[in-house]
Amino acid sequence: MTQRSPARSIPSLSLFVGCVAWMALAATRDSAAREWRVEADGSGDTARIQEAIDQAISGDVIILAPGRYVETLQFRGADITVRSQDPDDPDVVDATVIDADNQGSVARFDGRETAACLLTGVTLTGGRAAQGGGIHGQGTRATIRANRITSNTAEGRTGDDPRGGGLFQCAGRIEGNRIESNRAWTTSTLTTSGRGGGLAECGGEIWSNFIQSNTASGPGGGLFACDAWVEGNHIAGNQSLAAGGGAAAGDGHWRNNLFVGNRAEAGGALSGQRGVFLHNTLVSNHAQTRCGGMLDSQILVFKNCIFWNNDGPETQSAQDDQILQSTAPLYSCVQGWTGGNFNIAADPAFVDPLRDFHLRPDSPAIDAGGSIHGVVRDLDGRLRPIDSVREPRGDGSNLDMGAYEYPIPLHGGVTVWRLY
Ligand SMILES: [Ca+2]
Ligand SMILES: [Ca+2]
Repeated sequence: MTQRSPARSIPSLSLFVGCVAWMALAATRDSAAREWRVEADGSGDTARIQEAIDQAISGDVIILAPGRYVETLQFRGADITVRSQDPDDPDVVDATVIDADNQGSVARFDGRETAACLLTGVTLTGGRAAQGGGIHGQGTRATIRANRITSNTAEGRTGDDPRGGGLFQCAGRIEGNRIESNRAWTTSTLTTSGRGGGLAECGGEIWSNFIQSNTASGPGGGLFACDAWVEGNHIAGNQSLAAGGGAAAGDGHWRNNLFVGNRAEAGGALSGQRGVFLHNTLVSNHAQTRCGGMLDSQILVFKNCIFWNNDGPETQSAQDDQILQSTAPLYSCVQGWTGGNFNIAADPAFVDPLRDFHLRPDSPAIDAGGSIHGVVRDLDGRLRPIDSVREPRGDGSNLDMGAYEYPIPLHGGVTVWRLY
């Protein structure tokens, strides 16, 4: 017995040595990762943000004090973090401003960054470039979170192919940003140029953003050619002089999005959409010549949406103002619908038809959806289908149509569970 004790201690000894070695390595990494403090008056660790980026290595964090930084940023492929002092506080985000002063994209990525590269909690403004006025991603997988990206311009003549007023070719996670009042614009007269006022050709995950009041002279007032997982976004008040006020030529998985008050020559909310389209609510979008809602779209899986009060020329029928020259949906609420397919045409009974698109208790859209794979939450982030009692509607899946599941969350998002 006495001889076995040392032998039995060997595994724990080697485990101990291994732990020490690991801790030493971790300590080395911790000491290698550095925080860089930058002040707008130049009194920080470096005089400018770019000097910190140039010296930083992967794992470093660059923290910007509130203030206005007039410069453009070039990320060099390292997985660094650039952030304000408090990315979760919108007042801090609004007060930490990087202004390109029309001298190019506000931030330009190398394209080699991974999801561990993080740009968060800052305002990006004053960008002007042919592509990506706010951010030119070059296919970067960097995480772009909780920023305000506003008043940037992608501009040029038709030959410059201006695209992506706010963001261009970002392929990582784009989450919780306010992407507002950007524009893609051509200085030529050809109006198919100037595409994607807010975002163009972005992939990855576009989650929980406010994409609003962006404009494009070509297609895609809000988004153009984004083949991505697009979920939980408010896409509002965007405008295209061509097609797709909210989005044009989108592909991938689009769900739990609210499209409201977008405008275009044709396809007020959407034009040329592809892919999967589930639980989206489209309200009060407007087109000058053809279809206020969804135009020219071939959808692979198309269920549980609401199309209401979208308007176009008065010569069209109510149904044609909602969906035209597109795949017919299933289990959706479409104003004026006459084509069957388990769709309904009854008023969805919004809490406020102009502002609040949650469903009232008497809404015929409650429990009127069809079963689907993959969507588990609604636009408020609450688990669907919320209650366990099935109304005798839809296919019995208990899912509601539209972006919000009934009942309405009360008191700052606290859900009142209720059977009905
Ligand atoms: Ca139910
Ligand atoms: Ca339900």
